[in-house]
Amino acid sequence: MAQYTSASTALAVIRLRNPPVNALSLPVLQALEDGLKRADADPSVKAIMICGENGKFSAGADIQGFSLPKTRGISLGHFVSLIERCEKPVVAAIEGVALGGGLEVALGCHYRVAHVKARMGLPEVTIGLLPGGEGTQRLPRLIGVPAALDIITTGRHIPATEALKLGLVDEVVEENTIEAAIRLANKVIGQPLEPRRLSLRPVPKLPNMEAFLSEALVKLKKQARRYLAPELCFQAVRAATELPFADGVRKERELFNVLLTSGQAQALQYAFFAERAVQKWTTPHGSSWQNASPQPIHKAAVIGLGTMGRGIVTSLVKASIPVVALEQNLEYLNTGRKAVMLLLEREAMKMEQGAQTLDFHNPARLQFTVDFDALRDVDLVIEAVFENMPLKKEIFQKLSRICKPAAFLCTNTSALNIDEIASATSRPQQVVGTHFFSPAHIMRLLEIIYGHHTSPTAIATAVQLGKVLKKVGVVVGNCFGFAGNRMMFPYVEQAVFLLEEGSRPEAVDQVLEDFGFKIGPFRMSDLAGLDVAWRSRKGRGLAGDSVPPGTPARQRHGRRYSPLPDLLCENGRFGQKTGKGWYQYEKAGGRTAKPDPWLHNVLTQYRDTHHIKTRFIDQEEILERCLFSLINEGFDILAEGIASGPEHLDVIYIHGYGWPKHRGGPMFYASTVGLPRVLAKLQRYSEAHPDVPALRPSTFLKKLVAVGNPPLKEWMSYLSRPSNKL
Ligand code: 3H9
Repeated sequence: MAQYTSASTALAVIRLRNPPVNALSLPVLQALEDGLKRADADPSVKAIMICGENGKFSAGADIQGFSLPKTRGISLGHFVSLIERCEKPVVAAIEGVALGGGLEVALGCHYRVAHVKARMGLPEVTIGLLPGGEGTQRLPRLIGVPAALDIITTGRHIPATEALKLGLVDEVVEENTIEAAIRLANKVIGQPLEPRRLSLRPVPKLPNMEAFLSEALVKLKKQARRYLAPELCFQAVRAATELPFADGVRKERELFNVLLTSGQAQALQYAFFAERAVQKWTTPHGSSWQNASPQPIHKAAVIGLGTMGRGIVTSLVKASIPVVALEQNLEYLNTGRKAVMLLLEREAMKMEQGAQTLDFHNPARLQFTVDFDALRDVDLVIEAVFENMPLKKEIFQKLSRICKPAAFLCTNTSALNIDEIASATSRPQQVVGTHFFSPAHIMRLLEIIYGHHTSPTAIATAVQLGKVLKKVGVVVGNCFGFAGNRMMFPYVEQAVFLLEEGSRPEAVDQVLEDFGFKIGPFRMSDLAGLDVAWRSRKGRGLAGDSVPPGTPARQRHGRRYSPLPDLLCENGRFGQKTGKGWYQYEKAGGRTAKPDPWLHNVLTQYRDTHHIKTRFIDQEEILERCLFSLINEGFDILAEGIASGPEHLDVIYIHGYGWPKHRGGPMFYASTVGLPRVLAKLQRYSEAHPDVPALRPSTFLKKLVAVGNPPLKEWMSYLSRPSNKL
């Protein structure tokens, strides 16, 4: 757990050992303490070096351990103080990462040497905590309040070169960090240690500390709305500016405990592990990350330079993958090219700030064409044209003829049947869905959809592509809307039904935004454009001329249907792009949504026409009907084997749909509400709306309640035989 060795008679080495990231579990810390005591007691030892096994210093406290009651009382600060109080100089040799408690241990050391590729930081805030090993008190004393506040409240990882500039480390080396640390340790033997003990230093003064802190707090509250940890991090740093070290540490501990027991910390830590869990993908047919190998992608192509295609090209260029961008004619190609270049220029500017460069003017890296022949040598194609099955099939047939046999053919469809698209090719095993989210160069989610014939290699290649693009890839099965949109349909449907029954777009949006969504369903629909879903409804015979005569206005296939969104589209109200949708905007393309009296009048008339009695709908009903119908669909998706665990759905919602991370995703949220309550509410709403299938409780949800509401981790074990629809 921490190995004690000697580099020479005078130098003791304590190596933290807890693979894979040397997390500071209790046994590691106890072994560290034992090592310090042994070195202290040995008169031949004149200095101590602390380093980590396998080229990593430490990623901090063991996050799994926070949920274990026996580790709750442990104070990392005790161990850090022991290091600092040591009468022999202690040098930290930082390789790989020194994060969270790992950096706090290094701050207890009297000197720090880092490898040039090492990253440091206090990312506790990202998992709902604050640095609880006295880091909020030592860091401001070492690098000053502004820099410490930035590092602690953002949780960002700092490269070694920046750490050196800030004074966080004493030396950065390109070669062997351990040897450099040994050299430094030998050099400082006998030098006074008092000035190196950070707890004894004053916090560097600022001429305007109070004004600086007030301004910083205002900014923080604006940026981190509804998140507890950033503000409590701030309070801990403020304590360092106001209190002696020991009192500041007491304050830090008090605030840490508030966060530790908060639901937010649990949700954010769940999200941390969920993101890692989804990387270990499996399918009901037995293929998995363990038995499939990705193929390298040296060159890719994107077909269609609409909003999605442009973002996908940008994403590939940013990842240094040469791209061929194809459009159907020169006019569309030129428009697309201009838009892509603009996006890339903006990205290049952002990257320059981080001292990186983006090469996109080289035609060997980015080529624009209308000629399908240019796709002959690409390893992977991403089709991003209109959501139109005949068009997609035509393209895939062409690709199947033109692309080399080993090339993977991906579709960016957000809902259409992957198998049907694949049926147009002679290589259905190479066809896979890669559903990006808009804007595709920014949103982190990549939904990866396998069809009936998709090979494990194709899945693994899409997953690998996601990693290279710095996205979170989630592998799911094939069904209409896949996992994310399929869950979104009932959510949006409920929002519209609530309008029919008496609510308003601004009331529904407000409730969901107060819950933590970045934007509510109506603002979201205005942003995305109402015409997209309208076209899809028309294609599916739900709206427009294809609806058989005599079909009741508010019913389709025996279920309740709302023609309200169609009505808006018939009036040319497509959302922000037309300046009008569920809201009105200052102009076409405007972004400031204002409630629209036109819509309120239409709603009143609509209710009169359809004899709907307007009623007051409270916030609880709005929230529950929207969220529980979405969650209910999630249980069906799990039962059908479309997603292999609740974590998958939660990661999809956090990274693709703006679900508030501090609530851990919809399925985690359901587990915190309690499945019996979710079920009871769905039963009640379903009784009130028997013609809405989305409110009818899922059989899987009922089963979980019947077996006693087991913890989320155990849910999947209650599916007797995961039956995939495929
Ligand atoms: C803290 O320190 C609190 C203190 O201030 C006060 C305490 C009182 N614990 O991400 P990866 C696992 S809070 C347990 O896939 P990468 C991870 O789950 C802590 N496990 O690799 C995965 O397991 P598996 C503050 C951890 O190379 C494996 O390690 N520290 C921890 O992409 C590999 O991880 C943080 O918040 C941990 N601390 O990235 C740092 N860290 O193989 C959190 C990782 O079973 N960690 N694991 O799936 C990270 O940011 C990244 O993991 C890291 C490596 C950058 C280190």
